Amino acid sequence: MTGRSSYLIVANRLPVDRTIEPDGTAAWRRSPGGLVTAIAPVMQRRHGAWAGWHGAADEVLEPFEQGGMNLIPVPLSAREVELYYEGFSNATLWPLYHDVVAPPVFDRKMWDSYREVNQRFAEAAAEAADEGAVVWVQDYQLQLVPAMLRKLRPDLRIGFFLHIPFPPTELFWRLPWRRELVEGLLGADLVGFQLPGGASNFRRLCRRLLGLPYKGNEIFLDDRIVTTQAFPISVDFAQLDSLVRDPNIVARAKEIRMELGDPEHVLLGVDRLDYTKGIGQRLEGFGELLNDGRLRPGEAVFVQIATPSRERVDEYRRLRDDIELQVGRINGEHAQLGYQPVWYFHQSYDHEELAALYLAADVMVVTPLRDGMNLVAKEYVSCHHDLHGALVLSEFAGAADELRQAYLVNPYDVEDVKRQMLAAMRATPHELARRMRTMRRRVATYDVDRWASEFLTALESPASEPSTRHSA
Ligand code: GDG
Repeated sequence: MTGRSSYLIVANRLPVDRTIEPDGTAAWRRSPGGLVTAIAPVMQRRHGAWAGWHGAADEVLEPFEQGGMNLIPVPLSAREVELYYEGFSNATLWPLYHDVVAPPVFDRKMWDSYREVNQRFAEAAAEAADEGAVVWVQDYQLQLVPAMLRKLRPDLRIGFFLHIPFPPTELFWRLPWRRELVEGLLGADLVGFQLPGGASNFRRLCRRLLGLPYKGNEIFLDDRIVTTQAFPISVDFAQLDSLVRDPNIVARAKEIRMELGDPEHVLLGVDRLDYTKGIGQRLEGFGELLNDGRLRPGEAVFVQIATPSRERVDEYRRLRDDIELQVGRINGEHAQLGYQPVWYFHQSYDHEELAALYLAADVMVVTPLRDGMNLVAKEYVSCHHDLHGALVLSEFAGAADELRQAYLVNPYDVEDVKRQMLAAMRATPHELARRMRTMRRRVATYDVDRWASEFLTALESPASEPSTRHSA
């Protein structure tokens, strides 16, 4: 590695994936995904560094350079992957922060591992950061890092962004290690959330749990101020908008519709196979529309891409079985020769194919039971310069705060899901264009570049003086 960095990202994963070249040698390729696309150029411009796990358990790697960034691999043992990552991060925090839609596991061994791994990330960051550097810690896997890092390096400017919702006090209160987690986050100068509601949940929790006063966005500690603020994450609008104008993508979108039997309506869902995403709820709605006869046989198909995710966590195994049973039932009852109502894919696709699918779909169905933001909704909107296409969107996705012209639904209300899916299918082109135009304006203005630069600007500007301390 070439010296210390004045800008550093700390995230569970490095922004690269290892690939095996045809000659058998290993190489690193930038990972797909919004976060990497957003932050990588900023970091490259500033010659920044990125600390994170490289994806292989029990392997220790030296720092290396890739695409103008210093990459600092943080090792994890197989047992830590099980306890810290699959365990405390994804079987405890993930369900707890998503309205307890699955029961969280509270296990002391998992917590111990979470603490140990967070300490390792903090030490790696402390070693890599230059004097007075700006360090941006990402997401729920690393909530203890801000305080651990501040202890090691009080000279740093530390930011934290939570990509998932921050729950109401009543839910967070269940966590046996609630105090440690909140104190961990308060090590940051700036704690960012997707929505203002998450930020205010956090401030209220700090007052109730630690007796800390706050005013506006600022929480007052004895010797410093922590700023809390919403920064809704977004997508690379310009890149998607130009990708779907590529003749190859346009042709592929047409081909997809033909391969589906050229139905009147193509409905699409794209999600990691996760119980927070409400995949079962939307399929139930679609199945009932067929049962009720409100959809004619052959009139509509539902394409569900369910990207494999967290396959070693029990709850995810059960979910997969449930969804596959449900798809089988709907197809069993309603398929005809030459017509299959639900096309289900437990696979992942490259981003060109995904863009073609977005372009091919008349109705994008996004029905999470709780979601920090949901980038899929914003990606769909970015792909429809034709102003065709409708978005059915859960009120429980962060994106619903911005995309008010979507067909908003309560995913717990199957009649509502059915009604809005039908309304989206029956809407006139004029109505669709009116809604889509407004949504596109929003995503084009608040794109992912703006998200990253607003966060960094806020992090670099000092909070008000502690002398303005005030009880609220
Ligand atoms: C968390 C929060 C928040 C999906 N399948 C494929 C594929 N994807 C891409 C999508 C999208 C991303 O994955 C999923 O992002 P979401 O935002 O929808 O959901 P989470 O993974 O749960 O993300 C969420 C986000 O963090 C950012 O802060 O919005 O609320 O839960 O970009 O396009 N991409 C490719 N092939 C696939 O098969 N290439």
